[in-house]
Amino acid sequence: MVHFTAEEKAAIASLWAKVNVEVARGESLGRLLVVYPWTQRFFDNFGNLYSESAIIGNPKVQAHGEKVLTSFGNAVKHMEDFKGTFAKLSELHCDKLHVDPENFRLLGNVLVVVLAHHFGKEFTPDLQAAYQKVVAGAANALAHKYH
Ligand code: HEG
Repeated sequence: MVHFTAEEKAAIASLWAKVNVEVARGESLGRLLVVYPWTQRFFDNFGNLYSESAIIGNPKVQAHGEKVLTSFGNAVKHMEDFKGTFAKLSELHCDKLHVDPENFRLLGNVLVVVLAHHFGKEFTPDLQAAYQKVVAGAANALAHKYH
């Protein structure tokens, strides 16, 4: 289980409260699709993914990115129970969506990059360390029900 100090929990929550989901929703999933283009195969019904600007501006990428970010934000509120929070989603991604769990780690690191990009100096090494634990915990939990 991932352990967070009270200071880490407070710092993680206070940064997350400032995340602009409108901006981050296209950018997090969008960067995943740009940087790791093979992840596009899970979204073959999303239409135009032919260039960086098409991907980031694609309304389906934005809508799905918002779902993912909202769900991730829910995990930020339940940091002591990632596995419980993501149990159902883990089953869905394994049994129905067949998403290789390696992709959860890729998305987690993309999310850290998006936070660094938006918050700049405010995203200190300590905050990064705390967020790396969050994304690792979330990725492990999403992979937990795989069989
Ligand atoms: Mg997943 C659906 C959350 C990573 C591919 N993802 C969903 C849904 C949620 C979610 C909440 C909607 C579930 C529903 O309709 O009931 N995803 C989620 C989180 C994370 C993640 C929290 C990681 C932090 N997903 C992820 C990755 C991929 C992926 C890395 C593929 C590279 N997700 C995926 C697909 C769907 C969902 C293909 C179905 C999309 C659709 O509805 O067409």
